[in-house]
Amino acid sequence: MEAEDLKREDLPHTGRKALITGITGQDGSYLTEFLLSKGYEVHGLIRRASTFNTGRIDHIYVDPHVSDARLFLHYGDLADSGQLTHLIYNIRPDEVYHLGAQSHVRVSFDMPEFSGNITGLGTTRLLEAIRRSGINTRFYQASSSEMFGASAPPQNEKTPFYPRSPYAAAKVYAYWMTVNYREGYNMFACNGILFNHESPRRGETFVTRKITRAVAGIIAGKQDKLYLGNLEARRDWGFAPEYVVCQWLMLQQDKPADYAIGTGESHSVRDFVELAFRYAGIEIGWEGEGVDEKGIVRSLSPDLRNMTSVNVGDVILEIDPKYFRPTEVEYLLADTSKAREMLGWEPKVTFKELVRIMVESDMELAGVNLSFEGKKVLEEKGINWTKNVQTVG
Ligand code: NAP
Ligand code: G4F
Repeated sequence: MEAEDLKREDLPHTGRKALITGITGQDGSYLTEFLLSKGYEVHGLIRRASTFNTGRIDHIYVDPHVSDARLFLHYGDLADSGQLTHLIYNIRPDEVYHLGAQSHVRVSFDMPEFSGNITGLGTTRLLEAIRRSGINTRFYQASSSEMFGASAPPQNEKTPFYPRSPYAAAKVYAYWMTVNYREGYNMFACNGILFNHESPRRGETFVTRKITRAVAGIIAGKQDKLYLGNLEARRDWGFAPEYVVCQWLMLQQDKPADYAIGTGESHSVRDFVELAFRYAGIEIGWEGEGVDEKGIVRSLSPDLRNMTSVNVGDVILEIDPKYFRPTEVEYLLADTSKAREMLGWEPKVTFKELVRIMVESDMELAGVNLSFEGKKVLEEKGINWTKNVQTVG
């Protein structure tokens, strides 16, 4: 959404205030656009950094001195309960969306204590800040399908948790703290158990974005190869802008509850790789096994031949065991019957469309010309590429 649009007088001003932790992340940026389009005043928690970390929300930021500004950023950290309490008490938000976390599963094995502190205890700090401030607010906890871990698919709200990483264990703790504050203090607190959701704004080290950036980089001659870990893991991948609508919907219900959100379709990392290269005009084939397996260019589309120095027979993908996890989540697949029935929510963007959208976006960023069919898909489905989720939901 452009800043100009936010100032349009015809936008409804609900007078409602939201506080978002993790506003600078993938979901936080889409949720901010969505809430602003609904007329909310949005407050976001940002971390102090020596470089700018607001790249995903710069396009919607309006100088707070502007009289009709409705987006306000505040320094803080999920490790700092004093500042969280100060912000909650003074902003007095109607809704709190707690999206902030150390959200990378692989990194959580390297930093288990830090991940527990931020991803787990961060939720408790926020819940306590709300309780101690005595304000009446609705609370959304960004729970994760990673909590299901080794539990067999399909997974839903009743599936037992079996966390397989420090990140997932921290999220299970945060999940139960949210339930505990709902039951113990009558707080309107919901867990959104979201399966993987991706977008052109996805962090560059998550597997989908790593793949789509590599596709573009290899074609543009900026990267030789893509190194990956486990190609067989299966995920239920959806489109992030659609998922933030669910986060909001959960807080608009009469009663607080927990919901699993996904597409009901699961694909392997290998499927994602093959499709991503295919959209860009490269047919990838496989040779070797295990850590020696390689992805090799089998053919190039006629269009691409004039645009790249990649040749048939080139090795463009290898396995690097450093990306394996000590314990892996092999198979995630959402059963979203409850969300469909209670929230009336259904995803519109398919797996194939998601891959296309992400490949095209990274090709555009790398300066490679494509047909940009993905943008057309979003226009057709009412999800505008740049103005984003304004018309969804
Ligand atoms: P993301 O892009 O990694 O964003 C994480 C956000 O948390 C960033 O704004 C980050 O700030 C902030 N943050 C990290 N540590 C913090 C700290 N110590 N204090 C304050 N803020 C901190 O994650 P996402 O994909 O948008 O996901 C949003 C939430 O949903 C996360 O809690 C994630 O675990 C959960 N989730 C995500 C998915 C998914 O597939 N995306 C699925 C299920 C659940 P910086 O920008 O400064 O780093
Ligand atoms: O993209 P990923 O890192 O996402 P993961 O671990 O599923 O976690 C994401 O989704 C969760 C929801 O289920 C969120 F809660 C969490 O915050 C995060 O957003 O990895 C996906 C799969 C894994 O099985 C991983 O082993 O891809 C596999 N993979 C294979 N090679 C790789 C790589 N993952 C990464 N990041 N990098 C690789 O090179």
